Amino acid sequence: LPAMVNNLTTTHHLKSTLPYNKLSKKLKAVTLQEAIAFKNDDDGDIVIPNQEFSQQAHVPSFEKYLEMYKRSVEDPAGFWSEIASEFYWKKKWGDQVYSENLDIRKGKINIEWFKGGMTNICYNCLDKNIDSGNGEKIAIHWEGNEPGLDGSLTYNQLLDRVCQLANYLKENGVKKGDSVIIYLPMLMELPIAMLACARIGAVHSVVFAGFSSESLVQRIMDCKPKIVITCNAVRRGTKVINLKDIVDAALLESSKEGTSIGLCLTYANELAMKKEATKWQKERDVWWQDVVPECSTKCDVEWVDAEDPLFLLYTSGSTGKPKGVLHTTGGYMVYTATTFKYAFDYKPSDIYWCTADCGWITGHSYVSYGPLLNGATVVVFEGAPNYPDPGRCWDIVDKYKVTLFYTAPTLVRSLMRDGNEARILFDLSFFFYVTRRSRKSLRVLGSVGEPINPKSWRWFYDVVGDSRCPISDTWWQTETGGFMMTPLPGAWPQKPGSTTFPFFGFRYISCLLSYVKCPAIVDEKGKELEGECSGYLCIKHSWPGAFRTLYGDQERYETTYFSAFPGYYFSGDGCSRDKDGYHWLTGRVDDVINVSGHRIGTAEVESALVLHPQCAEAAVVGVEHEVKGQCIYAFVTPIEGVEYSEDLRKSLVLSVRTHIGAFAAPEKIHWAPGLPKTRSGKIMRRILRKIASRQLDELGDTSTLADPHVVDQLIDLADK
Ligand code: 6R9
Repeated sequence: LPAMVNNLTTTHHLKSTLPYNKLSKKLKAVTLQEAIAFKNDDDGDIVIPNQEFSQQAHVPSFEKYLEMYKRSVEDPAGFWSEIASEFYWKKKWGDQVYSENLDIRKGKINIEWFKGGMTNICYNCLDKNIDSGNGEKIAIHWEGNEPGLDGSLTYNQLLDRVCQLANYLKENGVKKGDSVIIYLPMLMELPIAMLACARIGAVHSVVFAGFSSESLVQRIMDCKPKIVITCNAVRRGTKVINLKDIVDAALLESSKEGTSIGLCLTYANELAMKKEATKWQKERDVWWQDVVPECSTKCDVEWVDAEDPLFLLYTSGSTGKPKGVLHTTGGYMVYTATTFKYAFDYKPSDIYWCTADCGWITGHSYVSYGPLLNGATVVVFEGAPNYPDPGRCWDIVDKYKVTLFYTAPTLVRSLMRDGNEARILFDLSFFFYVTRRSRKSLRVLGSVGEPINPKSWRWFYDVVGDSRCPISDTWWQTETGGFMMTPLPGAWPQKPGSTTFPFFGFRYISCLLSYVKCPAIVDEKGKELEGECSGYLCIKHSWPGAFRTLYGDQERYETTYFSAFPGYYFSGDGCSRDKDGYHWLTGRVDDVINVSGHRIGTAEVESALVLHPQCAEAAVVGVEHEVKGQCIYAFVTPIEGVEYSEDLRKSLVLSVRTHIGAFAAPEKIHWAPGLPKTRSGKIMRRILRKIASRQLDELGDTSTLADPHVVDQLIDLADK
């Protein structure tokens, strides 16, 4: 904890304290006159919802939100079971809607929702929407890497494809509860594979196709899949990535370590690589196109208990080993569908595009399950957002008439930078790449993955959304399954950079509603803070979308998330609340770095570096980066007798690329003859962070170091 305290920064200057009874009055300011009064009264940037938008929104006002929020926290069982009843259940859950223990002092951590209920999420995504007359509606618009290359599937067609694959998996011995690793890029086959697993009760584990073969081995060894689904290669921008080679290497390595995979189902992505050019192992590899289309398009659903596992998704933590976050079926289904509907104000006429990859949680909950459960039309994009030029996103928005656009701050920042460059280069029109397209269809924008700073928020709002579209800045995590804090578009004024208020059922805000005694911004001793404050973001009660355990490691689950502040789930994030009750996420306070919205553990990168034969020791910190948000900054101590060279730097970076993946490559290697350590040998990361960000006059107390001299050495080597 002391390390976390050092890392916790308050980025927002909080001024006078406003009595909280005034709060709801301010939040109701949706008419123009009220807005002006509100603006004048406030000392920061504020955006008032457009009245027309509010009138048509699912939640048209802050009052309505409060009414629903109040119900959701006072009667969670009633609130959520009413929503759950809108889904198809083969058998309804028992008398108890949920049971929970989030207090480690009271025994095993346990969360269950709708236990005893029998359902199937694939059935609810597809069959149910088809039964209600949406069979001919487009489920997926697929946009390839190359402009002009596209395809689409209606709900009927998607169901056929899913059933064929589900039948193939069944024929090959995949049963309920078995795990399946999916290592695919953003082809339609990726959501198809997820849904096919769900249909037969198999547990999918999607591995982001940017992970290296070693990372894949780690995941294979942990979840021991019956089969691996992949494709031969993918094009991203101008690059061709040979995925099959990566999988081959991983399967070879895992069989050496005792886990042999007998079947590798490979989709032939011939636009990226010809079948003939793909390395092949006859007894193990099968082309998807040779077998799946032969299977029947009818596949009975495997009804599963609401608490049966749906998927595993590995994420980074503060130790080297990735954590297998386990989500179950019923609660996750209800939660992703509901959060999607409200946070984007989803209507059946919307066309929705989320730029995330299905390899991350955002792609699970908000490319696949959440939108499909709502019967939405989803755009799935294979390529890179700046290929062939930085206007690609807006071309896609216009092509499909996208109404809801959900992306990450890192993309906003990079497009903002390119927009600025274009303006200088061509001097044609303001933000050329953006304004060359109409974007008229856009209704709601969304942001996820890291805090969005007010400047990028403004650009996203004013330029991309033409000052017309509310931005849902959604705070959540792999572990939470779905949104925990987000503006509801049209319901209340927005402050650029604030995630505003909690979603229904997120029980904790005493300052906003005096009757809810579950506050959860806590200080370092775990004391709950009220009103204007800054501390650690914790959650006191369960919600349907919560993860249930870390696969095969209940103990790690309990110690990582529930022991820092007994009685709470600790998110790992810092958060402050301003005088109006708005929440501002301040970033991770643990050893997790957020690079372009990707979570990377410092320990993982450190172990990848020390695997290099010439590296004796490494310490990794995150530093601010203009586009990526944070980047990886590594201090490396070489073994005796090794001198710094450009070749060595390159091969250290390569070591990280091979052991984890290219997205985790350090931006900077800082040569370190020694590392600042306490007398007990603990590396003082606080000092390293200051050196890395060149805040040299803020190094603080270095007297407790075993050898204070190393700090001067590091400063001398800073720009070498
Ligand atoms: C969904 C996702 C989770 C971490 C989380 C936090 C950061 C996500 C954010 C945000 C500020 C937001 N984060 N959304 N920080 N504002 N709107 O990204 O899951 O990959 O597990 O990362 O991302 O630090 O703890 P995941």
